[in-house]
Amino acid sequence: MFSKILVANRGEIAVRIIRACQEMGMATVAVYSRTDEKALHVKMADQSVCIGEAPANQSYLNISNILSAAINTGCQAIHPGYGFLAENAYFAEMCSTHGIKFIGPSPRTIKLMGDKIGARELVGRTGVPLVPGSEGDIKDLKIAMRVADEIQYPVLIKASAGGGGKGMRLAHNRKELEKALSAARLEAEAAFGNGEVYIEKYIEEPRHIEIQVLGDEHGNLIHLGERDCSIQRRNQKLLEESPSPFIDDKLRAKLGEMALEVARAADYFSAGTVEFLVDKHKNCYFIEVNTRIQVEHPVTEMVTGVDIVQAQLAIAAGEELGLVQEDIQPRGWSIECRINAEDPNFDFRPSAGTIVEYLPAGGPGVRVDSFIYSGYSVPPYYDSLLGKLIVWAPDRIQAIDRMDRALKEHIIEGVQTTIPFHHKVLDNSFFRRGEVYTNFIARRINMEN
Ligand code: MV4
Repeated sequence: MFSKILVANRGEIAVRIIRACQEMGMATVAVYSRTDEKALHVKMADQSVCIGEAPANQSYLNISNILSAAINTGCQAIHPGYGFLAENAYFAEMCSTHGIKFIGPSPRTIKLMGDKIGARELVGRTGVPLVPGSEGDIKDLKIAMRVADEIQYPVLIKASAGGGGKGMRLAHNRKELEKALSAARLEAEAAFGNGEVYIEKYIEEPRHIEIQVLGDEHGNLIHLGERDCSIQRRNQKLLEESPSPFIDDKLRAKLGEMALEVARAADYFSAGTVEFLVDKHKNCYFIEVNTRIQVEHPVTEMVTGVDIVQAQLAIAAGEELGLVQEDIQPRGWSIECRINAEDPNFDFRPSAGTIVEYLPAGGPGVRVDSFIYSGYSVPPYYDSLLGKLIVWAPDRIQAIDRMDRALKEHIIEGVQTTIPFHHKVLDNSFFRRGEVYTNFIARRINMEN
């Protein structure tokens, strides 16, 4: 096992990774930007290194500063968390060049899955169903029109270098297609330096179902069941649960097999997520693979009992998984609410400031993954996630009631948060019946009353 790990991240996920290292007896090195000197991950780590100015491209995205920090402190491995450099194949490659283990899949797998057109090609060859759509880059309007006529409108244009819905454009007819195509290309070029786009049929009212997979470097590969992430706003997830109220044992087994098929085709090791859309007829379509630990991983940990971050660390150290598929027997229900420093009454606008009071929820079945404390100032430079409230209960209704209770207990003063929004979702009768899909927030949640 490693003796010292560098955590190349900040916020709640840096804290989460440090906790895993501590439980496994590994020393930790935090990195931080000048604005994060007083951040909790810095206080918790055994050592810390300042890697630059507040803007992420000068610190948390600065590959040479991070690698220097790892080398100078004698770290054998780097955990990238999520966001920042987590899905940067070049960074993973550079780690290996400098004799440092990147905690995640191989650079080749990261690169392959980061190119969504390439991922579609690879998955298409396995026989796992894709959303009907284009093959390769859509080079011009003529090709786009031919594909759209074939699969029929409405269609979605997606960026090959995107993912998570970034740069998606909807078109209902030929006229809209022309505008959507140029807008998507421009946006993709500006955001990712890669204007390649592809077309998918627009699936109406789908569920976003993702399967957690875990593989080692010896060919062992298992899945940890699904997460339902259908409650999203502008492609930002707000609430996730496991299992999904929409998935029965038979569909779960089918999705699990499909996810493993995809992972095998990608030579996957470490933790990863295979995302699917599931329509109202329970048709399942592969959409993408995420090659990182995800924000919502705790709901899977709560129902399976597997510590996914500890598993990543052990796998990176070359250990065998030590688990077979039959060992995974999900128990009960888990829900996660993302607590963002945003004001849901004002279109979820960011609400930076100082936390004047923080009294986290507790009690049976409650887990808080967070990094704030009373007196902490939330910097305006990074994403607005303050933490996550996660509950476990024997069944879904008890989990919902427990989350409602925990949210009431969870006091954050000084900034506006998404807590009032979560109360509205949890008290909504459609949500309680498990009826959640793409337009749930727009159709069922009104923050005005
Ligand atoms: C889609 C879709 C409909 N049709 N793709 C992709 C990334 C994820 N963040 C949302 N994505 C979607 N991709 C096709 N072909 C609808 C969504 C979508 C969505 C899906 C399920 C639940 C909530 C959603 C919210 C917004 C968009």
